[in-house]
Amino acid sequence: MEPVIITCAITGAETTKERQPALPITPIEQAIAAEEAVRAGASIIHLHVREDDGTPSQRVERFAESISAIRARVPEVIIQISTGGAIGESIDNRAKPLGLKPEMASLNLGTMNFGDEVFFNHPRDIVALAARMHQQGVMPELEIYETGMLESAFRLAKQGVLREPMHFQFVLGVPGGMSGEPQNLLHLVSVLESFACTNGKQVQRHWGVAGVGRFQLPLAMQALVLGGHVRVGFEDNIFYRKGEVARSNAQLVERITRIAGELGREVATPAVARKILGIL
Ligand code: KMH
Ligand code: ZN
Repeated sequence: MEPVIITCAITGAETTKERQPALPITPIEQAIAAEEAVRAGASIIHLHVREDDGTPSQRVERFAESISAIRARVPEVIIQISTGGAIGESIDNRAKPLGLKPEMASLNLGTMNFGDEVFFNHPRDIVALAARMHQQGVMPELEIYETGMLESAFRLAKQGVLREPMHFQFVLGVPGGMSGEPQNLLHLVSVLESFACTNGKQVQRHWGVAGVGRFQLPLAMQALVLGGHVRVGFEDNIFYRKGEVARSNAQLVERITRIAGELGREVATPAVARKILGIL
């Protein structure tokens, strides 16, 4: 199996400081959290930014500040900016940070209920964001919350909107999307494999899983065994175990690194992750 790429989603748009006091908000807090996560084994930082009062933001200047603070501490890390933003953010604002030409950005493959809200991703916006990422040399990470979105991704690949290698992130456990039950991940992986290997043709692809809340650890374990990659971090889960709030993002990364070692699965450095993902 290839080495496991650990992504740390350090902040997100929904988690609050009230629920997770160690949530990194300011650029310097994010840089410290990113450095600790990388030292613990992460090679990608999935990045949302906040204003100083904790409000989710898609302001380009704020992304630029956080990116340069992170770069100053861990120049080697892969930074993946979010184009998902917070629920209700306009698609124009969500696209703006792409102007900073990050190495990677998230690309959400469909509209869905997201808890009590609706997360809008119009087909024309998905196509426009994908085109912009390809033009600017930004590798999209394809965020998949249910099987239909995976099928949409392959339809877009057939149309030439998405290109190989395709990198999928299965985000499981959002109320409104697929839950994080083990059979759901198995189903997604088998659908992915059947699309990726048709008529003797192999599509270059990789997948990882981000389990939300109580699904984070069991899904990560499943991915380690199946050969997938893993995302942890406060965006998706604030607990270390039931009833115990995690001390830091790094604590969640460390556990994955430790268990990967026990399973004989090497952990990718950022340089190795770039090679695996085909980031030049
Ligand atoms: N905050 C969620 C509504 C992404 O980063 O691309 C969407 C999200 C996905 O976080
Ligand atoms: Zn996100």
